[in-house]
Amino acid sequence: MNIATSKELFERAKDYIPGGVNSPVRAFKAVGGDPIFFAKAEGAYMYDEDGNAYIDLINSWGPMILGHANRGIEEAIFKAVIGSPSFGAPSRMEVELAELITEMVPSIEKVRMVNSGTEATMSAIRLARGFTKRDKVLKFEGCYHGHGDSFLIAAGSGAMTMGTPNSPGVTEGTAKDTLLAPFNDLEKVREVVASNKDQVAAIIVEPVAGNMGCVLPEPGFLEGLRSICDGEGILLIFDEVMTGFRLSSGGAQEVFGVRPDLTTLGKIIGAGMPVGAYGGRKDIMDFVSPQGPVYQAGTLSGNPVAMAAGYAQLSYLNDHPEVYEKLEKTTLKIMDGYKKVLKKHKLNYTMNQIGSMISLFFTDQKVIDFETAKTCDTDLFGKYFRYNLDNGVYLPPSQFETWFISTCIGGDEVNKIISTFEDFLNQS
Ligand code: KE4
Repeated sequence: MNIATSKELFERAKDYIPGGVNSPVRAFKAVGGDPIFFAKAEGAYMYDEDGNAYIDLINSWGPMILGHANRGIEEAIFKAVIGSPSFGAPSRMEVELAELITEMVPSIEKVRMVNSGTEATMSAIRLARGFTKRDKVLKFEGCYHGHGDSFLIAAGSGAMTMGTPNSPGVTEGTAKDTLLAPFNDLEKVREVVASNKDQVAAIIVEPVAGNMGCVLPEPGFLEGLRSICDGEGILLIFDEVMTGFRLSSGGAQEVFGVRPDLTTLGKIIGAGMPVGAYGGRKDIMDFVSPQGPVYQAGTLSGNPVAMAAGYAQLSYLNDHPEVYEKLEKTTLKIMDGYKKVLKKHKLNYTMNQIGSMISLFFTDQKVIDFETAKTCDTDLFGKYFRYNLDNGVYLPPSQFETWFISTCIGGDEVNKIISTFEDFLNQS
């Protein structure tokens, strides 16, 4: 493939932007080669600066669940931007979107809009600390909750990919208030909570971990966290930045029937525009300024254009719940196709899937947490990633990321994804 323009842009970008990218995982560091620069996208495809087409299995890391250039969302954005892109004052769409989110996610009685998933999780733990008057937060190894200092300890996603799960720049003072446990290990959670009696403000968890690759909760894990929190006066925070409106119109909490005290959201609620949100029990949310004492603010929070985009996408998902069945069917076809190829090649690589989240792990171990995810052959993943890229399939550039399926991925794309896997194994 001719990717000369991407190469030229990357050389320029490296002079002005750290690593030439505005988010580390995009730099292809873990998979080798230089990042592709994209010019436009439509449906299931993205097109780079040299006009090459790629089936997109990242979908902007989740937001483009309805595929790229969805006409309804584009019209909503065009209409909103004419009025003025920002008022810095309350506007109608903030109320409409807040109302819709509280309708779609029953545990969310009140919600505050912010500009990213990171802002949402940072604000949620500050709120939990203010509400409970406790300092410590428990997170799970390999889970990623954005780049807030408290979370860059044993963090997944780009931090894991870059080999910096514990980032320099996070002070001892901050790190001491972040407690860790392996994902899916309730015994360890009980132990850690017991040795920090009455000091833990919140347990924050990705109800389905997407940042070690897709890792599902073992049966009873989420319910166990709920009962530990109930017993210890700890707030349970579901970080649904990725799973929110992805796994169902009510997120993972609706799929698993476990009600958190607070939920963080992002990605799909902005439909590609920068939006995050946190919400939950009214008595807790009323602790947020100006209603309560916990301060949190943002110049562009509730931005009218972003609200219009998010409202268009969420109202479509709310009115068309059949979308989730379609997404799961497509994802299962991909998984079945991979399993047939693996069987033919007598390989036992692990695949995890739920709804339209799926991961192929280059390990034969069951992947249930950070340690088992780390048994993957990341070099082999890198080779697989680059083979796909050369053949017009765009996977997330890291073994430790979930693939995201959109409603625009159909039979032709599924066949191409599977045949590319088979060709890769045949040429290996
Ligand atoms: P943002 O600040 O990137 O909007 O959201 C942070 C975040 C919080 N919680 C969860 C569960 C997340 O998955 C994320 C961000 N996800 C990564 C992809 N694994 C963002 C991609 C990137 O860092 O470029």
